Amino acid sequence: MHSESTSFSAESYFATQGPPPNLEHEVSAVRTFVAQQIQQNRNVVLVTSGGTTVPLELNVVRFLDNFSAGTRGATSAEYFLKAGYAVIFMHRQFSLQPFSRHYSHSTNPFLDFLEIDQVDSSDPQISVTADKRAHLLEVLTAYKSVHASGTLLTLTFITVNDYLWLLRAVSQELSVMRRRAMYYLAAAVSDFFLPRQKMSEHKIQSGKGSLHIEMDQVPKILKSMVDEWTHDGFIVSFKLETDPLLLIPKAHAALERYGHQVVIGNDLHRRKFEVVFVSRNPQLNGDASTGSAPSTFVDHWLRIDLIRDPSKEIEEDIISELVRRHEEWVKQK
Ligand code: 9Z3
Repeated sequence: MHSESTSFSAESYFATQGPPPNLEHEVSAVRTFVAQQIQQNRNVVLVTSGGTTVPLELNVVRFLDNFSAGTRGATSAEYFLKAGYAVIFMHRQFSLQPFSRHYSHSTNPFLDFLEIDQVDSSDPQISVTADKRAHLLEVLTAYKSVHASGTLLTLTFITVNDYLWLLRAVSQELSVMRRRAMYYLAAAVSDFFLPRQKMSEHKIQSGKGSLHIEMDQVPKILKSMVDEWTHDGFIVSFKLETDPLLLIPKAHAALERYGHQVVIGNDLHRRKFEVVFVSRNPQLNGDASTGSAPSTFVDHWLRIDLIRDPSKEIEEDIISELVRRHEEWVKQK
């Protein structure tokens, strides 16, 4: 599909597309949260998760959506918390969340492992099925401890407009942490949108034959994040492709274009057991006197064996690699 849509700069985007109504309130929650984490000497990571929508009407009945259940983001958030980070979890409304993701209504409905104990029929008690108890206890313990320590802040978006405004505001708040902040951009973000000025106010009526919609390009927000909003934060973006041949070239192109720290490439069908970390070759900053020219990028594949270990989550290894790289980044001041 070819598009000849207009390209918005980030600046013209924010000048013409209004903010979501609760932005001020969310920004003040982020400010308080960040101040608390600074006081407690914790690194903070912003995790974005889930897909953004593009509404087609102002009174929205129809919208386009981006694929993402939120598994990557929700799982990663848990491993960041485990590693001692405070997490701002910015996710699509109703997509998976840390901890509760283990008991998603579609894959593992929690009602299925509760039992009614009828010892005394006038006062029935509820208990957890024996074989589910150990796992639930583990998840519940981690969940309660995160709540008690105040290290998780959850924010919600639906549309790509909500996402962009929120991302800018949160990044700017988090930028006070400089190198100690990480940005982990796992949300699946729309590439095209319909500006307010072009939207129909009411439900688009059928009966006039086929529907033609011309969409504009969403601004390349990573560029603004790197150059203006984050002040030396450690930025990790994800690149999703369905054609395996495109993954590495597109990941290289993203790093070249935006100049951030890591692109994690994932193929839609292999994402649960294989990802590739793409970063700039550190040798390029040192002396290149070794003969043949070193390549610009380093591709580091990370794979897990789900047949041997079906309960292993690739996010565990992704996060441990990123924590190691972030530590180096913090030292490099
Ligand atoms: C990803 O690539 C995520 O890993 C997935 C996770 C969306 C595949 P699930 O939520 O899936 O576990 O079901 N996210 C980034 C997708 C994206 O929109 N990337 C942009 C692109 O590829 C760059 S920021 O152009």
